[in-house]
Amino acid sequence: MCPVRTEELLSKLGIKQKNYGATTGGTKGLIKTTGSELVSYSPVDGKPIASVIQATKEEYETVAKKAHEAFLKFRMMPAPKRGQIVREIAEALRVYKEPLGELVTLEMGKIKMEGMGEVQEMIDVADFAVGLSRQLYGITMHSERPMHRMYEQWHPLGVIGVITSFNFPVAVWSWNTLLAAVCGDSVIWKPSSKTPLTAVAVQNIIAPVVDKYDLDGVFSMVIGKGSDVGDAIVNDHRVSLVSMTGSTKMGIQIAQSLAKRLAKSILELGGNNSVIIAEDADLDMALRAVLFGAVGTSGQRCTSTRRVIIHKSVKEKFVNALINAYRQIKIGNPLDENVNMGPVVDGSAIKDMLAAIESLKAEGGKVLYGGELVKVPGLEGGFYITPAIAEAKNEMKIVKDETFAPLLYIIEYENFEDAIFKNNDVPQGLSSAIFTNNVRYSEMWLSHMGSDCGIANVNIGTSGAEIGGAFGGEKETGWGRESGTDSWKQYMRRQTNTANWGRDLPLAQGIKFDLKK
Ligand code: UN1
Repeated sequence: MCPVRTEELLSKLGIKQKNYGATTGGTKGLIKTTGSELVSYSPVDGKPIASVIQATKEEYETVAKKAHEAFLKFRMMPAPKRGQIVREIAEALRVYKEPLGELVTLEMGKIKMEGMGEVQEMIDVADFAVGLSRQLYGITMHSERPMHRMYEQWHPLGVIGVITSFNFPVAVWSWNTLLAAVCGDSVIWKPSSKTPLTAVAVQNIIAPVVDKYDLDGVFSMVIGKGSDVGDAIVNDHRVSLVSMTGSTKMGIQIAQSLAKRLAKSILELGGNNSVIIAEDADLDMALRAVLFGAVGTSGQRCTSTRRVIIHKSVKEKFVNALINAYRQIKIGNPLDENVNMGPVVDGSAIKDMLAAIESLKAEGGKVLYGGELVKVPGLEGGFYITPAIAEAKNEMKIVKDETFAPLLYIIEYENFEDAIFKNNDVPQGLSSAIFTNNVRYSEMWLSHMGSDCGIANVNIGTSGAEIGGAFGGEKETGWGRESGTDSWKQYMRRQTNTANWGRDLPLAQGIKFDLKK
């Protein structure tokens, strides 16, 4: 067991040594799954935490049937009442913020401060959704015909499939689910097989609200193999929208399957986020932003900073300061409040990082710092590595790939247009940032000639977006937006209505169509 208060933590969150891997929600919704056992190992020490019995295809079918029935009922509830439910979910999350944040840390390895931040992100989006529940506005417009009224309405969409990744194991569920809930949809959640316990914990936390409002089927969860449960969700004609977070490779497969049945999708896939540092930048601020962006969550955010594109004149100074800061990063047990960086999620993340470093060297790049395995006393089975800084060129093949690990490339530029070109010259388009005090640079950066990413920042880093802005990317990052502004529209269907309250039947476009005498 982990050298943390595991037993106490698990019992607070209602997690047993063996858990069932499917539920339609609440205390009555648990399904006695019969698939193979999935053990969740902690990256903190490599030891098992607890396990889940995965769902079979048949058990998925039971959940999907219930989710569909629940949708037909739930859509009849007025949106502000659905908002009340989300408000109570937010209250429950506030109560469990610390233990749930700790479990996120234990199960995927981000430091406790970030684990708690992730739960805060759930609370924030819940509060946002509550406000939305009294909005969900459609617009009215003027008809060209007399005594006609035209307007648009937003109706509940249906059953939503939410497929999440290990790196934000609970927040991304809430981005999708809590918006979908105020929109009147039901949700089937398939969490990452690397983080099944946090998903079980979320279901336990919201269970009293589900029971109180008799919401069986509205908030479902199914843990199982991609080839069973993942495929079943994607190919299920009852599921109107699939929101998926993961690799570009997986996203392309899922998009193709969804396209076959013309289902909707939101895809939040790979990022390759850069920070441009101009010659006039505040280097101290840039340093702090790059440090959090590249090392936070052990470099495993979609928004993690992967490239620093820096003006030649300040490169040496900045890189020296960055290496100096990297030397001071405390790597160790992410539950220890004095630690800056925990483990990466598993052995394959270490393998990927080391392989990327080898490819980089083969292409003529140079490691300036890090990339070494770390043994943390007492946590010998954990997956610790020093974050790495490497000198690279944007043209290198390895630089075009997203390596989901704390590996940062330093890329030099001479003229500003070229820095923007380099930012955009990768297949992905999620997040990006510039550090400058030059208004010409920052305005060009934010213009249509600037960053081609879904997120473009000035004097703040690439990661750690607030929930109020729409979140998502372009190009191989996928499409669609989650959380803020009008992302909710994706969880509803739009209907245009024209009503004639006159006694004539004029046609639009001035067409006359009368029977000929
Ligand atoms: C992700 O990595 O999938 O902007 C989400 C951020 C967080 C969300 C990241 N608010 O870094």
